[in-house]
Amino acid sequence: MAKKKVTPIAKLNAKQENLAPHTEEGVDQFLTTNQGLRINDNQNSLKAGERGATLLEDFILREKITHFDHERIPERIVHARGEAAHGFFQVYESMSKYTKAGFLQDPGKQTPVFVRFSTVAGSRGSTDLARDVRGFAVKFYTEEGNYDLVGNNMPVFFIQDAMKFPDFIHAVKPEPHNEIPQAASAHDTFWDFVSIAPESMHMIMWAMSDRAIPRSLRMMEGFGVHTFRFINAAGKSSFVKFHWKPLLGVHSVAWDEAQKISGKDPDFHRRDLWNAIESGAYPEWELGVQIVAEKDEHKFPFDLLDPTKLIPEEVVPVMRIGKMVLNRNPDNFFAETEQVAFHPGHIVPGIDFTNDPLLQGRLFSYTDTQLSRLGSPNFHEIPINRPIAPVHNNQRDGHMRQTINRGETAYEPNTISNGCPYQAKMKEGGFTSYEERIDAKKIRGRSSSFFDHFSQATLFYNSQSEVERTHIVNALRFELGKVTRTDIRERMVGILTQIDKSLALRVATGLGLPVPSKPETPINHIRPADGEVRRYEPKAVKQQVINSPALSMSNTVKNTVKSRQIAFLTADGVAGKEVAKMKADLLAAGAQVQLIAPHLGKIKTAEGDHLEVDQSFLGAASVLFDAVYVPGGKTSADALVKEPAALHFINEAYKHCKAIAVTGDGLKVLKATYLETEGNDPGLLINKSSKDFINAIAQHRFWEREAIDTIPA
Ligand code: HDD
Repeated sequence: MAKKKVTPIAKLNAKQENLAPHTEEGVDQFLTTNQGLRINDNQNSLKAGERGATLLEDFILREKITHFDHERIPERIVHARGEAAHGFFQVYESMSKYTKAGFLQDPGKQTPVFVRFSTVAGSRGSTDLARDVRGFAVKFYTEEGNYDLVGNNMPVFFIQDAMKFPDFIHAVKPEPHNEIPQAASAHDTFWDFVSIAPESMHMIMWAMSDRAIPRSLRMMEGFGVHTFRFINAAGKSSFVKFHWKPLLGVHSVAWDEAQKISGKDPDFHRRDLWNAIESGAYPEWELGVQIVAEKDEHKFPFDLLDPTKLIPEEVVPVMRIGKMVLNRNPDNFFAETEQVAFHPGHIVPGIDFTNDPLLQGRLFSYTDTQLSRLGSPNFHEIPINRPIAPVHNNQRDGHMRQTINRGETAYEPNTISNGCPYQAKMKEGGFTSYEERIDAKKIRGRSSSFFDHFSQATLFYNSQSEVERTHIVNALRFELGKVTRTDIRERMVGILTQIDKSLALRVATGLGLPVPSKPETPINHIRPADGEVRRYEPKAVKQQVINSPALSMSNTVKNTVKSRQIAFLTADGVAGKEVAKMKADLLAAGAQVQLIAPHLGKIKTAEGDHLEVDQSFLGAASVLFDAVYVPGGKTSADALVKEPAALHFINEAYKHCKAIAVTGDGLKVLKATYLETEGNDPGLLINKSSKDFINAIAQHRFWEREAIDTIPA
């Protein structure tokens, strides 16, 4: 498909214009009460005498305190911690062959979007770097109404049926007796649940992989997870899986690094997204679709309705059909990011659901949760949630109603108002549900086509590079190491043997456990329902591919350093020319540079100029950067050799496999660290060109170093 260049627009898009009347700014204005009364004294309450009691009459104090007392709303039960941005989506070519969705027809049209990223398990104030799934929720403000693609950064889910969602979430959230641990799955209840829910094993592989600790929200994929339907103008339906492909590639941090970032800057992802947009490095993703003809529904060794399965890209290629650009930060976190309400049930003509039992449950849950979270069925009137398409119906009243509906009638059909507002025909954009034939008994049960719980977990593990596998092993050792009950650990080791025996053995070794010759059958822990035969026993089905390179992050895009953060370690006497050249070349390649020095303010270069310091060693940390450069300059190098924080900075950056460059006397500093300077490390550049350094940074990490790790950082 031809890729067209889309350039961000500076003017407000349709949604931003729609938000504009709701914005407020106090510049050059008087301070007022909520009733518009100008306030003369905002420092003191009204009292009976200077030293007397405060008077009940003080309506200004009462209004202020009352509003403050009610400032908080319930946080989301899941995905509480999040950050969002505005932008637009533009399709490359009309998708009319597959769907009549208006926003997927015209390559000349930009559809406004608001995208919220999130972690799942933690509270609103929890760290960004938790090992967790990331939410990736996109609201398209289309001319046919809002379309929400409420996905995650992993293409599958832990459970197959919405019936299990509250149980699963209760298991992963902090334990109910002591509210520990925050934003972490490394505890007994989570692993107890998954150790007897084999359907979760594919997603467990993803969650234990580095996908769960992204370098940036801008560097992760997004997935619609479920199979949806596209419907074209002729009424023909195809199945579709949605993907978001980041143009910067898919990159992660190291687990040790993630834990340190959580202390140094718990807002790391939030800040990174905000700064990237403020600096004009707009995050971009291509929307990808995997399309399956209706007649091919049963051609896969898994059920398309099963949300614990993906369609390997090597079996059905991902067609990249358009681009999304995030180019504006919200004006107000609460009004926009917190109050935005997503719902997989917000669809437009041309898109429809399938019977995926997880999706079906979600279709209930999202409106329901907004009622308690946002407090009223009028949450669609909150500015960020308002569609740009006109809204006319007979829904009325309720808490905080904003719309002033005129006219005598609030019912349809009617004669008094000439039948208005009236139903829309399909050709007028009226939505009709896809007419799917259903002829079945009503049962509470699960299809046997959902019972292959391990084959795709194995496929994922097989598809990982050696380094990625080691990271999965270490993640499992870490997580299960935090589990206090040995029987849960043992059960997990047993269940891992079903995925890969060597994986189970490596995890077991770390836990000091034997690998059971015959793993316990998890199903033994579920009391069968009345009349139920044991139907949940996992069964393996041969997959179409045994390896899917698309699943490995090691095969991702590695051709850009755009928006990467590079630390320059400097002190008085630094070689100013070297700094200037390296900085200019890095900036030209799109990277960002910060000067770190023993003190804030300015440092003097060897040439006698002054350079502004961005951070002192006290505030800076290697884990907040992608690469390190130590320029020459004798006095500077001598000072850094005596600066333990500088040496630690380099050791730690090396341990986390980052590119490190030194020029001139910078080598002296390197020699004072634990690093091996004589070796053949492609990520360690001694007196090499800025071009070489840029190429090394673009590789993201030199993970091979982990195998020979001798750095005690
Ligand atoms: Fe969900 C929020 C994604 C299964 C019930 N979900 C929520 C958000 C994302 C997802 C990204 C945050 C939206 C935002 O930023 O405001 N959820 C998923 C994905 C799922 C999934 C990709 C599986 C494929 N969710 C799921 C199930 C249920 C829910 C099975 C319930 C039956 N999800 C909710 C919720 C939330 C939510 C309780 C909490 C806050 C909200 O909806 O607005 O309704």
